Amino acid sequence: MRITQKDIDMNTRCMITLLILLLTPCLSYADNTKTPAEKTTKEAVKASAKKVAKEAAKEAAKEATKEAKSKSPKTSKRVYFTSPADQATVKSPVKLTFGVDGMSIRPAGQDIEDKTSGHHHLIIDAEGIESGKVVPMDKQHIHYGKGQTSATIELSPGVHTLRLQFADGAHRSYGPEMSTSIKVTVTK
Ligand SMILES: [Cu+2]
Repeated sequence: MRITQKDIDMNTRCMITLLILLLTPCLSYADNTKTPAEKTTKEAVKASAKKVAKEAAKEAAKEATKEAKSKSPKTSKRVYFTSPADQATVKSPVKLTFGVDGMSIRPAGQDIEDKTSGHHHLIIDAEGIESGKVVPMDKQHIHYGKGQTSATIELSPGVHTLRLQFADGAHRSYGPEMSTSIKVTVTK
């Protein structure tokens, strides 16, 4: 029997096919089983990516809180009358009640350097006091230096402007930011 070139070709093809069949499971096995080192590296990369994402989220949250904090004090600091209401018609003597937000009430003279506390002043028919200036003490400027949050005052009939002015322990005004005014009409 003569071996032709065609037979050799067939044989080679068979051999190659067999080889491929034999090698395929080996190759896929090699692909599936990563060495522990490879696994650790992949996991480390995953873990560090997670960490970076977590830290970025933390930073963003921090920034948001900072912004909120820097905005809130300005809007929450204020004084106000809880009564009477603005434009109210009242009879003398008039009972007044005062409120304050963002600062605490402390009797005058206790801690004159503390800029987070103070006491109320009622200003009748006059302007507020510029920041840092001492609130005068007269008929139109009444100090509530004991830390009072209410008062009863006599008012003549007619329209009056009642102004609250918050000031520190040495009676130095906190300025227009800590001042408010209402108008009342006093009837006989
Ligand atoms: Cu005072």
